[in-house]
Amino acid sequence: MTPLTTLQKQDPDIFATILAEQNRQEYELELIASENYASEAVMEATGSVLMNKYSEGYPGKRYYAGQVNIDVVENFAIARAKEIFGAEYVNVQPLSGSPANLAIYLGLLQPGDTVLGMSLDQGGHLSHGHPLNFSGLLYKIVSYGVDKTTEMIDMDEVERIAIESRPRMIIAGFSAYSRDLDWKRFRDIADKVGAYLMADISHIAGLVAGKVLENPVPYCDVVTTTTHKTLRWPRGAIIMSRENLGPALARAVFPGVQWGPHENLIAAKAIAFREALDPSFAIYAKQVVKNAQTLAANLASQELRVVSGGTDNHLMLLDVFGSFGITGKEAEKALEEVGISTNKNMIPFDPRKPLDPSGIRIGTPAITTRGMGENEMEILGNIIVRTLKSREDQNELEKIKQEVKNLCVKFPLYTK
Ligand code: DSN
Repeated sequence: MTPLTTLQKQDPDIFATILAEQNRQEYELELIASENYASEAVMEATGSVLMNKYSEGYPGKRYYAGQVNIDVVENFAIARAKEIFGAEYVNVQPLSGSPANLAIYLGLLQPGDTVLGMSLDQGGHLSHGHPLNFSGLLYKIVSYGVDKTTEMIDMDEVERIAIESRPRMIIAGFSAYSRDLDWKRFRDIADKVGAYLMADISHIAGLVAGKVLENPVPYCDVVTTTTHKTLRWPRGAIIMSRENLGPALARAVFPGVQWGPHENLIAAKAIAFREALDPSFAIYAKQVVKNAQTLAANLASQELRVVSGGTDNHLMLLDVFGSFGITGKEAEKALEEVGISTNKNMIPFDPRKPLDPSGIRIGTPAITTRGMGENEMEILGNIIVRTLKSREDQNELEKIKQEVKNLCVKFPLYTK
């Protein structure tokens, strides 16, 4: 990894903190489903001179001079993203997932229009209509969730709600749902009620790029994704759409939502897109899902209930309260003590509150990037359950912490 020698001399405080974080990432396990590790090339581009440039507008049509290299970078990013996802129009400028989604609302809808999305407490996302988010504040939100028995989306129910509410846009996408989505059925429902179909594939985009999950681009009017989750690219987002929606979405991103794009991150996206086009990325994506399924089966065999009974993607929700009488907050804390990061999470129909819910969410993208496979998932499953069961036994937690560290040392991250 590039040594931060100038920083070390200039600002030892920040240098020491970055080094501490580097060590934390190296010697602890990252199970937060939305996190991953970018490559060193991606990080080098992120810290490059491209960050100095203002480049409002789009390639060939900018407001400031000096764009000769910036245009090349942005065109590379657009072309590579089109190659991965087969999209007609791509905008690589969104700074993150919520601004990307905001641009969709702004570009395609009028304030007050009805939008149908998955509710946050059943697996959706704030920007899909939460009352405290711009989406819930400016638009009329109708929600779908999961079936109480199967804990999976019931497409007949989605259709019923869509027919009843006649939304202008339907959002298919989630931040805490472990099952595959039926893109074709979503398309049929959208057509039936005359709605735009938007997919937010922030969580699964890497699995789509790696061809493990079906690509929603052909079914949707518009698709957004962050770039740093299963894709393991730099932080940011992209928008993809049909060609005819491109001009409206381009105006919505700039000048609608954002001003100067971060071209250093766009270069990093371009580099990462190339990484995703390499055949090794498909092998990675496949392993992410195999690992998640192995881990889910292991946990279930130890009486830790996996919501919906398993996973088709990279993540799973664990009902720690229902299984072991531990709240999500307690589980998150116990696991953090042994060097495993997870996040507390509501489970569907959760009787508890968001800040101390019944569940935790875990995922395998980051540990798979380290090179871990099914054998390690069996070890990890046992570590997780032992930690939860012995969360009040400091000696046992210390012992487990060392086991976690040993596992990390066997699968080096940036110290290779
Ligand atoms: N923070 C992201 C996640 O964890 O899913 C969503 O924005």
